[in-house]
Amino acid sequence: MAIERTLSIIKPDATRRNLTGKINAKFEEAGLRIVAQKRIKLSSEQAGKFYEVHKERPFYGELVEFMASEPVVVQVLEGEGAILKNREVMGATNPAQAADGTIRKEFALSVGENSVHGSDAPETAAQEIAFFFSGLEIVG
Ligand code: IDP
Repeated sequence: MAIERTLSIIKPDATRRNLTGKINAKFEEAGLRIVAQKRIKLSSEQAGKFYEVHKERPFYGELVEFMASEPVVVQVLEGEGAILKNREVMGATNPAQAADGTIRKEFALSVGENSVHGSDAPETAAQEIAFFFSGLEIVG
């Protein structure tokens, strides 16, 4: 399988509870390498733009407000099949449906406050990485 890069976000519910290290350990144990990482505070405008694809969904306003509520850690993960592998490590969107051992099963609070974001396909991964990082900031 090809080496891929994917965008990950450690969401406000997790940064608030000091879970960044525990979540990063899950990525690294799964063979994902953190090749870029920064802690930032999104404005509502930035969060709204990042999640524009969900604009018509009923939870959009709540999601944008949550993502702009406290700092997040944005990161680029690299590895074999990294996009799918990260989705597996994250677990299902709703923590009640997430498999044992996944980040969302262990740490998520609810379907909205679910601790992590991960790109879902190669095209979105490329767009989402470019949203937050310049090429110079990614060191493989
Ligand atoms: P994903 O993050 O697992 O890819 P998506 O369906 O793309 O899930 O939804 C994006 C994000 O929107 C979720 O991670 C979650 O934070 C939020 N979200 C999804 N469904 C709901 C909901 O029913 N209520 C509140 N927030 C939701």
